[in-house]
Amino acid sequence: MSDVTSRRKLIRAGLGAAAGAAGLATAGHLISKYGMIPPDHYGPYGIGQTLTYAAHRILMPKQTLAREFDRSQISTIASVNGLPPATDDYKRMAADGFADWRLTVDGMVARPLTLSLTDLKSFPARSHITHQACEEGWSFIAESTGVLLSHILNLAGAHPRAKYVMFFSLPEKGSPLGKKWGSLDMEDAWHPQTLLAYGMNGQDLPLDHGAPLRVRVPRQLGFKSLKYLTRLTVTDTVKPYGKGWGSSSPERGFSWYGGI
Ligand SMILES: Nc1nc2c(c(=O)[nH]1)N[C@H]1C(S)=C(S)[C@@H](COP(=O)(O)O)O[C@H]1N2
Ligand SMILES: [Mo]
Repeated sequence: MSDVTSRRKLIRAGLGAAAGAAGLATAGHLISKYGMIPPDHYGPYGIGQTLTYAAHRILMPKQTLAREFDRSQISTIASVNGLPPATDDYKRMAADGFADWRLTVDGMVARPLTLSLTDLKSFPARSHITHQACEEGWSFIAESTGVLLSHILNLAGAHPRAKYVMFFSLPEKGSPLGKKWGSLDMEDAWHPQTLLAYGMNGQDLPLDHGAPLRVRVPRQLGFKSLKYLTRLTVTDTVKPYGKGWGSSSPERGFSWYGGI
């Protein structure tokens, strides 16, 4: 059965029936059959999260693009949520332009990588001017520049059976979990707008906005665009990490999926 046919079938059979309690069970069965369960479905908002995620994955064509804006529409003020790690290590790295910083790429890959900022900047660059919205109610438009995550996945040789890319931030002092982490499913990981960004509005990525490297996923809310990256792990399960809900966000009361 083609992907589109199976999606249509699922919409007809599943979401149409999702109104009643028996319908929910049917939808649950179909959603699980087609692998549309988000990792935090065991969490406090499990059913709601599952229906939102499945509806997005079923109803939206795979590679819908987030809207891109004109240079003239770039916001003059870009808010910040989450200050840089207040550690001596981070301050030292920032002081010499992150020359010692490395990005580790490991997990289900044929070729594990250790990349410097110079390596990343030597790969084909892509920029987009997109809207970044925080769940707290503010948003701005900014240009992000970096390398497509898909380029790195190709370079490392991501395994075809991988299901998620995990992202790990540099350790933060004072954060209850020590550091933040998150994940994207492969649909968003391979998406043509998902960037590993080292630049913003034509400059190096400012410290507050995630230097030296952050993810930018314009199809999801801001909390999915993890800053201060240090490691990516390609995996077929998010279970070993934290409570197994796919990121530190559900453990702090957010959802795993932040599609908009
Ligand atoms: N490591 C890390 N990444 C993070 C955060 C954070 O606190 N730490 N905050 C998230 C949230 S909630 C949002 S809205 C965006 C904010 O990005 P900005 O500070 O560049 O606006 O980054 C996300 N990535
Ligand atoms: Mo946010």
